[in-house]
Amino acid sequence: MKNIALSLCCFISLCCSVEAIDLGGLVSIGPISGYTSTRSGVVFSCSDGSQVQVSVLAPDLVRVRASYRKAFPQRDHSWAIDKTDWVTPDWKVTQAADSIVITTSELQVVVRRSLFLVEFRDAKTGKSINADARPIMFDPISARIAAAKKLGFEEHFYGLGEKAARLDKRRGQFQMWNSDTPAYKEGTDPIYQAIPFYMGWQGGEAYGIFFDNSYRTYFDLGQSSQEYAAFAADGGEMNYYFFWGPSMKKILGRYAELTGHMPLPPMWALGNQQCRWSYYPQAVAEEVVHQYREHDLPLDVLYLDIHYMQGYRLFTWDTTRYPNPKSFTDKLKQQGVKLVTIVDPGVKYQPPASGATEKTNAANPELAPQDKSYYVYNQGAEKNYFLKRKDGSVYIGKVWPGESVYVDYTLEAASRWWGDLHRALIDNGVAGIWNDMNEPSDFIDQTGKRQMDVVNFDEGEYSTHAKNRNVFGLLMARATREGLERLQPDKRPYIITRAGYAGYQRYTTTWTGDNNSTWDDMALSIPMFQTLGLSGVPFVGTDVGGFIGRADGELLTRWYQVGFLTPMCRNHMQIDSYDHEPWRFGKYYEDIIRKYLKLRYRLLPFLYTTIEEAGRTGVPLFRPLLLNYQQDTNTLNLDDQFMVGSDLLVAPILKRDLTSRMVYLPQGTWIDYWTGKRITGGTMIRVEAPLETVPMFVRAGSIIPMGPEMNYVGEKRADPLMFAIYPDENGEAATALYEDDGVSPAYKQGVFRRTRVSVTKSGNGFQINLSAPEGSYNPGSRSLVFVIASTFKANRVLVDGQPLAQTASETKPGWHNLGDGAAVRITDDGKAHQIEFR
Ligand code: MIG
Repeated sequence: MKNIALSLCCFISLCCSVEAIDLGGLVSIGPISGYTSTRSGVVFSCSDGSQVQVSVLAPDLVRVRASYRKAFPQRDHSWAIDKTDWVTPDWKVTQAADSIVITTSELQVVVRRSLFLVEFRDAKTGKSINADARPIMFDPISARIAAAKKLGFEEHFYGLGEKAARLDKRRGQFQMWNSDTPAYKEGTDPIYQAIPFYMGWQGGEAYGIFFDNSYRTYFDLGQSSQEYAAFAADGGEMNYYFFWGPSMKKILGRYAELTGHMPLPPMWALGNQQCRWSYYPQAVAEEVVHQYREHDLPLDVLYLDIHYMQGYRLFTWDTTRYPNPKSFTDKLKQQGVKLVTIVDPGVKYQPPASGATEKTNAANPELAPQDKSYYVYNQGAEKNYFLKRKDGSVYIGKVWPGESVYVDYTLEAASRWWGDLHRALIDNGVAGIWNDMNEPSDFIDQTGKRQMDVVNFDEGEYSTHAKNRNVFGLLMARATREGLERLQPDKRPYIITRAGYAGYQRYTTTWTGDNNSTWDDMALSIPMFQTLGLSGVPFVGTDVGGFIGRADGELLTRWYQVGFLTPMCRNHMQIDSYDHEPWRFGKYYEDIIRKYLKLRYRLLPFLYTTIEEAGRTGVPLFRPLLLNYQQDTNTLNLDDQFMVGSDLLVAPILKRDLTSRMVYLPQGTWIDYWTGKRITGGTMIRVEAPLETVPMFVRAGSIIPMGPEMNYVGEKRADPLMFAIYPDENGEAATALYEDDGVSPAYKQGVFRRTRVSVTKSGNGFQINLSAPEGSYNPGSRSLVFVIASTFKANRVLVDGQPLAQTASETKPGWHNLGDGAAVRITDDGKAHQIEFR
């Protein structure tokens, strides 16, 4: 394994070249010489022959596009964009002596004639939101383009996707150039993904800018200058979308509308996941699952890393290690465990050996030996699906199979072929696909320089790597998703990807690549998740325990205290790292980890409701406090705590040996999840946190839906379904539980159930209003339990005006008082009910 450690070292030294945006050599576009109005906006002509188009997509969304010293090209296309058929809202254009003004009901775009400067203002107040510091700039020689915006003295920045950086990006400088960067740490930039979208915050109000350009892009958010924030690209068009909030949640909704909503993954993806590089042979993989069950630790997903294949040949099985993959996945299924396999983009370059004939086992080539003739290579070569250089030679990189070729996913037929190849896995019972190495990584050169003359079909544009590198991962995930949807139309695909571009959330989920088994990296995962969430990507996770290096019991335990509330909770480790499955450091740590994994499963109704909200609204599950408390300046760079949805606040311990920490609680009342103690927010408090405790607070006014403990998703129905009610100061609380079958796409046709529960004060007691559920999903007969968490004691309970019996047993319909609060249990008949605690 020496060579792997060595190659890791070289990768690391390659990846930290942050480059300032030098505006010095750039030329501004000329002043306005004329303009024409179109149905959806205004096209400006400039004195130097440049054109700028300002289009109105929605009252709060405007697109600015510029073409330098020439007219716009015919083709207007981006792989990031999901929605192009916007219904233009009412807008008007007016002229003043020095400017032309485009006005919608929310936004005013003031375009100065000379210099050509764009300013965005709030249409209602006239207040400036964001303004050009200089006209749009170009470098006529290098084709670089740039924009510079005035930097507010108290302006803060959020977003930019997967960045190894803190939450607030003010004064930071970043690049987008998808790169394989194992052992990255805070400051390493760029890393695997490119999401050129950020939000600016000033005085509680936010706007967004999506610079939709897939070339290498640069963001300088006030590092080079105290006066401007700039963004630039090495080629392509100046093309950005401006979003006006002022609410970040509203911006995220629009961003999701523009670049695509995350479809719901199967519910089991929220279960606990275990991975390592690599579990083989089959007996070892089975033993891992066996140990999980022996140790009474929940598990939903097991991963196979690159060793399940024949010599790393994609879409094959090494039958010496996995003699019968179908019977293997069947065995796992019986234990409630699904298998996810890795699929890299590098196809082994293997022209058939002389005299070799294609193996006869044509229906299942994945199980036949492929060492003489490899069906995937043969088919791709024959159909001309592999990427070529400008000179027509096939681009050959080097990855795990040795010399490898890559698919041009911009070719529809190639993309479809790739998707269909997944039959080799799906037919053998594989439940999900893990896309790795899709920056794309090449061991010979991780910078992409060796690939610059690689050409993509790109809808007939025949563009090069400079334009396509950043979208490679997105296109691979798209091919994968569409393939899985064709192969299993009745199942929701589960895909995770390492690389991606803006919009990939509509195809896949993600994890943050090769982190380290260090306290620093665990702490860094929090702003990374928060930032991905603020960039349109809700389903995120990191390798729990760390991928590279050596964890210990304390680190692993604390890591699970973050991971148990992360959308993807997956323990993973490198080939030559030390074992760190949950039981590996002994019973003391294992018992604590079990407590958190079990709590995760109990919280599944809440987590699922919150992830559905993320898909529907674009507002992520894993949030910085800022997203929920946008006016609260104490949250501007608070990234060692997080919220799950709007209701749970978590402040994990992120340093060794600590058993207490300071926690910031925003305005309002908070309930310590463990003790039930009520605390008034708007302040910092010190909280005790011995190893078995992660500081966790429930927002007063919330209702947390919970189910039973489980070994895996679907083992038990949510029966009883419990609503833990935490009334606020006025005795009020509310939630809207979301449920569906958890596996099929039927929810898109309305086969879901949304149950609204609201609580109000009534006399000395409480009244619970359970709405008639919305949607056609029927969860079957079950009980509902409502628990009021307060010091209140009930004297009697009425359901729909009829007195309910008091019971000693919690398993029968009725009510009883608790040490703190009271509980009632009723049968869920799918109808509205009113419950009064008196
Ligand atoms: O060059 O497949 O990020 O999760 O275990 C390393 C082996 C390739 C990188 C992934 C990691 C995976 C590993 N892969």
